[in-house]
Amino acid sequence: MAIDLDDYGWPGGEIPPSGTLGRIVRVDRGECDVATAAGFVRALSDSQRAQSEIAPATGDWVLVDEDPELGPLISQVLPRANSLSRRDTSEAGLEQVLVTNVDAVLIIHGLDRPFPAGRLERLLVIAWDSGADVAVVLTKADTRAGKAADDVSATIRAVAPETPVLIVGGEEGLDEVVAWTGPGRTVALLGESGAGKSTLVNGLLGEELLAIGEVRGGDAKGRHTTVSRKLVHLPGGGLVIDTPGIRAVGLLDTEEALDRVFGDLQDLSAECRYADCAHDTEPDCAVTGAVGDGSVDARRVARYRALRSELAEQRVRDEERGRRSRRGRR
Ligand SMILES: Nc1nc2c(ncn2[C@@H]2O[C@H](COP(=O)(O)OP(=O)(O)OP(=O)(O)O)[C@@H](O)[C@H]2O)c(=O)[nH]1
Ligand SMILES: [Mg+2]
Ligand SMILES: [Zn+2]
Repeated sequence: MAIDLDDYGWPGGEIPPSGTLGRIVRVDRGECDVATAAGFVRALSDSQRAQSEIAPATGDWVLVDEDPELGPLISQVLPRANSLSRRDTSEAGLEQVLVTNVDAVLIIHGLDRPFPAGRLERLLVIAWDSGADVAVVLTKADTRAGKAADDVSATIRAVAPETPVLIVGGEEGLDEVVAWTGPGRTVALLGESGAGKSTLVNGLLGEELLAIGEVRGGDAKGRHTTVSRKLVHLPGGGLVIDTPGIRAVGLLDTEEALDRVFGDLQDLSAECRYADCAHDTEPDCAVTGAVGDGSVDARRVARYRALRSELAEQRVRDEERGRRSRRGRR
């Protein structure tokens, strides 16, 4: 089955002369499904031969070569327009690229569970860090939990007033999400297990393509039904990437995105007496002052300080690890 790569978001431009151009629609265990002009190809990622090169991720534009022994092989990952990454919490310190070449990131949250502001802030930091447009989608508005929509929307407005909030419940509200998609545009879904990401993709597709999980009674947590990141082409044009639920949202050293989430506090910091003010017990601290006069929420400042010190500790650990591995190599 022939595929028009423009439908898969090919931005155009120079195609390196060797190999077959394609876009990775799924990665699992060293193998990738690649959409090419001639149809879908299952290719090995060439991690042995090209160790210095980047590991292919869902959303990547790649070149596939035919290896006489191994069959289709990904020989090159083309430069990425952007990527959505988090810090891998198991392999401490490593950047884990979730998906690449995305135009928008939708943070998906189910109204059947609380949405702590701290979690939203972390998700916003990694979503904004990709450079893509970002919105929050609240699901399950059609259930009794839908009553929470106003409260959760208020939390989002308090944390990030300019972030669009879309509300869906079953079929209801899907149009708004469709408006975020469009021919050649890639939209990635991000959120915890059971939030309703795969359900949303099926809703956009108008068919039950993806497996949907059950949510355990009691704690409303999902069971990690989706296990790989999968890019699907929508009938109305556009692409959406379903991802497995993420629990821990490890931050990379993303000062810029952090500043965006806490831009007001960052601006206030400029008026503190000390340039390196930790907004704790320092005299003439503009942030503490703003908390005192009620213009800034103390809990928000506490989360800001916690994230900053987490990043500072990570930086120390990274340097330590760097020193150790340099010593090891000698
Ligand atoms: N009533 C209702 N149920 C929903 C809605 N969205 C999701 N659900 C239910 O929530 C449960 C989890 O949905 P999934 O789509 O599997 O969640 P997920 O985010 O893909 O989860 P993982 O794949 O584990 O990351 C399923 O039982 C869905 O039927 C919704 O808008 N309304
Ligand atoms: Mg899923
Ligand atoms: Zn201060």
